[in-house]
Order: sequence, then structure tokens, then C-alpha cells
Amino acid sequence: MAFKMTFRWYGEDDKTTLDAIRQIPCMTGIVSAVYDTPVGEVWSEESIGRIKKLAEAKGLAFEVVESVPVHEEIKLGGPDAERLIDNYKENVRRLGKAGVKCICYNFMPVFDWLRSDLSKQLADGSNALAYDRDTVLSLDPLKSELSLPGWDESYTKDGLKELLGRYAGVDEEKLWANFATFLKEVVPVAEECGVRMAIHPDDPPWGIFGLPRIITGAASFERMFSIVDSPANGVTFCTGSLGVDPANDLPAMIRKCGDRIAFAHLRNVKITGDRCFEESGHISDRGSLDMYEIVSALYDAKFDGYVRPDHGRMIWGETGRAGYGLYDRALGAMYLDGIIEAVGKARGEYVKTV
Ligand code: DNO
Repeated sequence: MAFKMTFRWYGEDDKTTLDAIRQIPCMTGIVSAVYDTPVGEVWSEESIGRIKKLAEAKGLAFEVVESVPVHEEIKLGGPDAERLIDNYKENVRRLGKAGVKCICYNFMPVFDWLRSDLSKQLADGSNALAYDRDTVLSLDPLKSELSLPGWDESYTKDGLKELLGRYAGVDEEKLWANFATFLKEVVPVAEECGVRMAIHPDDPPWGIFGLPRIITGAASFERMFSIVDSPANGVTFCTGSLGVDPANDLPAMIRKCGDRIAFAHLRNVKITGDRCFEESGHISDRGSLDMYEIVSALYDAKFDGYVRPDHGRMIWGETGRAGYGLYDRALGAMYLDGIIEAVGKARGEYVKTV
């Protein structure tokens, strides 16, 4: 059992520096990715090696990649899918060779995570990401000037229109079939390389803009495990993504699939209405999720993997990448570390995060 505390770092352009990250007392490593290569292509060993070298020079490990993005052609099952899956496998091999143990990815068509507001003012004067169902329903991605955190900025309006058009023929079952093809090809390679694939749930866990979304709760996990039964076919248990659907009983899900959780994104969310939520501070008291119960369930499941605080609010006047400032994520990490220590010591099972 192990909880290895990590922090997401967006590379050398990130305002949050490795020097800052190393000063958060519980940090063991960073979570990062190669950002200089177009989606779908093979990452150079130099670029991978550079992240590792920079991190290790600051005493931080580089064992988790978030993300190796899955090209839309693969999700669509398009004519170029086979070549792109081969590239993906090559990335898994190269990352494994560089010491990476866990690869976070997602299978969300077109959009990654989606919010209607990137800086909603909270009662304490901080601001955070929020999602309002009616606002999202009123949006037309082809018309509105959207700037979304998970949005691939490289889409032109025409490119996006064409892409959305191609998805018109892809329902949930078709997406599952394409996902199965991907898993059957990639998971065995990961297993061979000592890497665990960790799918990130859809965020939010329901369909948007008419696009199918399939990784939404306990049944999705069971279905994907049945496609390829391997410890390398794992999940990123993102409490904030799964937790906005009250039907998801997170501690129960953790107890059920705990040995498949390779990576845990631990953050709180406050459900403010039907399909409406805001991202609160990490502590249980501020949100709808009980973080103590979640950590306890991870202990019950004999969790052995990486943990990271997730989106933070913007506090103390900080500005920067929505959800990914330094201060509130650092507070979150320390809070989580405290719970991990307290639960672990009470059970006589505490394994230090560092
Ligand atoms: C958002 C992140 C996601 C995540 C991807 C994984 O903050 O959790 O963008 O990195 O979905 O592929």
C-alpha cells in the first residue's frame, strides 16, 4: 500500500515552478507531459528525458504522465486509427523506458473537461471553476466564443464543425467499440513495460453537446475491466469528476475497484443544483464530498498508487491557469496528507507519502 503525493506541472512555461513544488512538504514527484508534439505523434526521447532530468534535479520523481492524449481518429475509429494506435504504443514504450509507471488519459470526444465559468466568485472572495447546466445547454460550440480549459485551441471553426459532424455517427456503443480496440492494443504493451494505464473519467460525467460520454461511473469501470482483465487496465479515480453525479457513491466505488486505481485525483466539489456545481476548497466541510471517507475507502482498498490534489481555487490574488494555481493546490495537498497520516496511524497502516 502506498500513497505517493504528486503535483501537476505543465512544463517549463508553468508559472508554478519545480522550486515551488518541491517546497510543499509532502511532495514526492510531478505529473507532467510532453507539450511540444502534436496530438497523436510520437514523443521524442529527448523531450521525455528533459522532464525527468529537470524534475530529478529538484529531488522530484517523474513517474506519472497526464496525459498521453488519445487522437480523435482513434475515438472515431477513423481510417488513420491503426497508425495512431501504433504511435500511442510507442509512446507507452518510451515512457516506460524512462521510468514512467502510470499514464493518465481520457476517452472523451472532442472536449476534455468542461465548465461554464472559469472564475466564479465564491463567498470568501476566492474564485473557482463552476458548471451551470442551463448555461451549458444554451451554448453552441460552433457559434459561441468559448475558451474552455480542456479545449484544443488548435481547432478552427470549420475543423470543429467537421469533427462534430463525424461524431454524429458515433453513439455510445460505437464509442465503446472503439475504446475496446484501443484497450486491447495498448494495455498489453503497458503491462509489458511496467506501466499502468489510468483512464480519467468524463468530466462532467454526462453527455455534452450531443456527444457520447462513456466513463461516467461504476458500471463503466466494470465494463472496461471486462474488456481487458489486467492490472495495467486501471483508472484515475477523479473524485471531482465522478462526485458531481450524486448517483456515484465514491467510497463504495473505491472499495469495489480499488486495486485498479492507479492514480487518485482528490478534490471536492459543491453540488449547487441539478447538474450544477462549483469547485470548492478541498476540505470536506466546504463541498459535497467527504474527503475523510474517501481516504478511508482508499485504505480499505489497499490503495497503491499516486495521489494528487486537483483543481484549486484562485486565492491570495493569484492569477494563472484556471484550476492550476499553486496556493490552493498546495493547501489541498497538505490537507490530504494530514488525512492520509491520521487515517493510516489510527489503523496502524500508515505508510509515509514521502
Ligand atoms: C483537468 C484534468 C483533465 C485530465 C484529462 C486526462 O483538470 O483532470 O484535463 O488531465 O482528462 O486525460
